[in-house]
Amino acid sequence: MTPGEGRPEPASATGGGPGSLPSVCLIIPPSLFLLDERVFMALGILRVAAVLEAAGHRVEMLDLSGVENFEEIARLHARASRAAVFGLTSTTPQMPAAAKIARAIRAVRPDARLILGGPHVTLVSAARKGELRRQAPGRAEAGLRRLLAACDVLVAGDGERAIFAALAPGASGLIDADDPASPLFLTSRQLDELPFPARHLMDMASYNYAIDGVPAVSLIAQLGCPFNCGFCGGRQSPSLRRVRMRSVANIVREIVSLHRDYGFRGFMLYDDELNVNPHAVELMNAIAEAQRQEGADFHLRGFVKAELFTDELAEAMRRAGFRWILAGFESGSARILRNMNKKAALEENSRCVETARRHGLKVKALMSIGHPGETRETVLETKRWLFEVKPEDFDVTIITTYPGTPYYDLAVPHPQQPDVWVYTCADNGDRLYSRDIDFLEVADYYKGDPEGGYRSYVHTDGLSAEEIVSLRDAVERDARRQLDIPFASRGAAARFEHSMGQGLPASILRVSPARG
Ligand code: B12
Repeated sequence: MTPGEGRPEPASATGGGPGSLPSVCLIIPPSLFLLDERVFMALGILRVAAVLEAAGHRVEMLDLSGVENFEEIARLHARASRAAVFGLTSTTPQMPAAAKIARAIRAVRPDARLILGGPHVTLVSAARKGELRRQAPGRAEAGLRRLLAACDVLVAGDGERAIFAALAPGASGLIDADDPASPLFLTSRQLDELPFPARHLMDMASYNYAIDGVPAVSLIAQLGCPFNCGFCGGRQSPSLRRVRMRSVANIVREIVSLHRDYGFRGFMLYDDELNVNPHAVELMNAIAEAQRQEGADFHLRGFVKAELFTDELAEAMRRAGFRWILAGFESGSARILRNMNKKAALEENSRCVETARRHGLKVKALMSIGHPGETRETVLETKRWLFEVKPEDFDVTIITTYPGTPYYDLAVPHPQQPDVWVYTCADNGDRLYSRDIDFLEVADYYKGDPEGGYRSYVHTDGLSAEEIVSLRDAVERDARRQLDIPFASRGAAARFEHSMGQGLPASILRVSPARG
């Protein structure tokens, strides 16, 4: 078997010879609720893998996205693995699967250290800090305790330095890298000095994404969004909130290396919003220049904040190869936009679409329903707005109040109904009710199937949870018909038969190349 492919060497409690650095197995849990799990790879854990490799650790990357029998594979791999440490990443919707994986590893490798990082820990920890500031320990405190029972070490915030603290002898409990005062919190400058995500530990060919037919890969150029939308995770979390920028040269270097090493010409920039970066036009010009030097024609796609989108930027983006922009317009109702604290007015949203059109950019409109004060009428306003501005693509999701979102963090218990929490808009008293969820157990609150797979855990004074679901489905169906946009199709999850003595396929497991 060649280095980098699927068979780990036999298990050992220390993970290496005497004095050697422990081998680390990093795990991406499945996201069985996504239509297709192998579209965008989890870049955060690949950044952690890259620093580990650079420090001399041997890394096993177990990518369980799209793997139906993921628990079985995790158990069999953990038994055979020589890693002494297992590190999981997880968003909130991935948590039930991550918890099952953690249990499976613990059952067969009680000697191993289990580390959990990623957005869920970061957001629960941020929500808990808010509770502590208000001297009201509550759901987040309880949530964090459940996570601590499931894993040995939790990492909140940036993982690139914190992973070494998590590997230190005797480390346990919460390591808080989501604090600008901590040396573990990365500065913009440090982002430039770190290695690019270890994409060589992924089966790149198994990820399928294209921009107008050109095979594409995702990257993150800058971190953080300073806005305060009610539904968005991390508004109290510095690592998700503070804008941290890599230099233009560093971003272009990553793009060029993806072009040279893998042949990509398509790039999805997954920054929260490209245009909170004051150097956005400069970045576009540098990307255009890189194409000239490479003799290639790039296709790009990325997110913008609607009210900050200018003709100058649109023009520069088109010149850099952008074909598409995505914007979280969220609603066609002026009242709902105010209630969610979007900061963009309806007219600014419409103007953003017009600006994009003027410069030959297609628009994917990201819409959501289930905000405070949502009624049948406000949902219809959203539908009418879609009909009016005619985006080239759109989606409509139902709001989930994840920990770390203002809708969750600022909610209070319902005076009569147990398990229901209430968020109230300060200026007009509009309310959002949400059912409490055990995020470690419940997996069905988020489904990405646009043809009727949604479930709502929120309701308002005007709409029940069931009405929100049926209205969402109707908006999606009617708008697709009206705008002539077909439904996306669901990719099938794969089952892998795995027996002892037989390695996992490289689409699931890759190991750091042996050092010479
Ligand atoms: C790209 C992206 C996606 C992509 C790809 C996701 C993926 N596989 O990475 C797609 C489109 C699939 C997606 C979908 C969704 N997303 Co999304 N997405 C993002 C986005 C914009 C960037 C992610 C990223 O690469 N960040 C940069 C990297 C460097 O950060 P990171 O992943 O957090 O990793 C760092 C640390 O967390 C830590 N870390 C991570 N893993 C580990 C592991 C260990 C062992 C250690 C020690 C540390 C560690 O170290 C990393 C490096 O510093 C983020 C917002 C953001 N800015 O992060 C939202 C975000 C992650 N998404 C979010 C949401 C809500 C969703 C959806 C539910 C949206 C929806 N309604 O459809 C789905 C769910 C997907 C899922 N699998 O669970 C929320 C997560 C909320 C939550 N409570 O988990 C975020 C934070 C947006 C927000 N602000 O609300 N998303």
